[in-house]
Amino acid sequence: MGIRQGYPVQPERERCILVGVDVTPRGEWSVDESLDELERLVETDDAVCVGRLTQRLASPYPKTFIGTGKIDELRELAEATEATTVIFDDELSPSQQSNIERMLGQKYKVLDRTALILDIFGQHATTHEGMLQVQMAQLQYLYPRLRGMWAHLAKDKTRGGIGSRFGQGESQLEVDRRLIRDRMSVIRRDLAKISQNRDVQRKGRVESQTYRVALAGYTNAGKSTLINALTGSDVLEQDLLFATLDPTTRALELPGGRNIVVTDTVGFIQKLPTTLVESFKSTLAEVSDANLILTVVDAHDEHSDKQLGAVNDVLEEIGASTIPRVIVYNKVDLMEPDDVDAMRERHPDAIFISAKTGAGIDALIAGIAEIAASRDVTGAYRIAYHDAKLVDLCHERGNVIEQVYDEAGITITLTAPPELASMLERYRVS
Ligand SMILES: Nc1nc2c(ncn2[C@@H]2O[C@H](COP(=O)(O)OP(=O)(O)OP(=O)(O)O)[C@@H](O)[C@H]2O)c(=O)[nH]1
Ligand SMILES: [Mg+2]
Repeated sequence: MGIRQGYPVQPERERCILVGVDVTPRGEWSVDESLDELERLVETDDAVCVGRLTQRLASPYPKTFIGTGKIDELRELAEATEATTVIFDDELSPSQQSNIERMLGQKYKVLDRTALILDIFGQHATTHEGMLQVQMAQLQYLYPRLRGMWAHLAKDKTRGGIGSRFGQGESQLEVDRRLIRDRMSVIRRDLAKISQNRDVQRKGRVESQTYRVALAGYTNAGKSTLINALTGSDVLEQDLLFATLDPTTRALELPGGRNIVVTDTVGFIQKLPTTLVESFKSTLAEVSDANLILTVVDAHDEHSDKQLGAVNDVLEEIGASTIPRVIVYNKVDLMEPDDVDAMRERHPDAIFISAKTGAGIDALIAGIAEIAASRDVTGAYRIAYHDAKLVDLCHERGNVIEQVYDEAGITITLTAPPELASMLERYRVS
């Protein structure tokens, strides 16, 4: 970054126009609410929003998504606001995207919500696995759209030179397609290797019978702040959409001494691109393999109900809908006490906390302990002295109530998770 007159030079920010269609019958999000969220995504990606355009339609047009008259309007708005980029709130098909670009005179970049989210993910990925997962999703998005990009170049006769003469023999489009396919298969192989490692770790946790809690929730709900509050760890928490991409797992000792693990992972959003869900399969498995999911909701957000709905949709999509779930309403410190009370009445089973101030965290931990213990089996087992390892396991995984020594061995009375109880079954005395 250069310095001019003592001030850091701001790189030219992309100027974006947001386009949404208001389809009837209405989904849950109004077009304005959805565009508000798109604007936050644009800001997260360090661009500015300079205009909005919406159209009420029974369903989008197959060729141009919005009506051709609307596209004229869009062109005028783009000229008037000196826009550089047009972003549609819904995923455009490759041909819609190139049709619109052409009709706007090839002067503006035409993107959609998916491309924007993929771009943000690309900037926030920090681990090797995270970067590969994002690259995979980006290439999958790009692949069917290459034709449009090359049509664009071919039209630009002024450019000439290298590239403009391509097309004899294998066309550049074919070359690029092949390069992308090759790159995708390399990434796929690398990801398979990494996900094997992750699976081994996860299997280790499953086999060790450690109780696993996953935090799931809308982006910016406060999942990372909560894992920090629960486990004293140091995950990056930021007022940013998709601040976290890579999962973090931390140990937590419950009152009574049982050790469990808690995992924080990527946030969800409405209209989450399916290519991302697909590419982040191994990351999301941390959620779909958990014993308990805490759905973290920003209680203070006016759209909290809809956000919870979107989260439930993704949980269903990743096959996690049968896992026991507790709704955790966060950020109550930002609300009036009366509003919190009203919300408590509407959601009697939920837990209300502030991950930031720590309010309600002890109650949450007690709630987790109670749910973890609800599967427990109470029994007495006589274990021979030479089986000391099993005795250790009882103390690690269960809650020992009584321990009596005699010549035959140790008689332990305890409540144990079902996995441990079945290991102990043959020693059972009552
Ligand atoms: N006032 C208040 N702010 C909170 C609370 N919990 C989290 N925040 C803030 O909300 C913002 C988002 O928090 P994160 O923990 O990064 O949210 P996240 O769910 O991990 O978000 P992503 O990783 O982006 O999906 C941060 O600015 C936090 O400081 C809370 O209980 N009260
Ligand atoms: Mg986070």
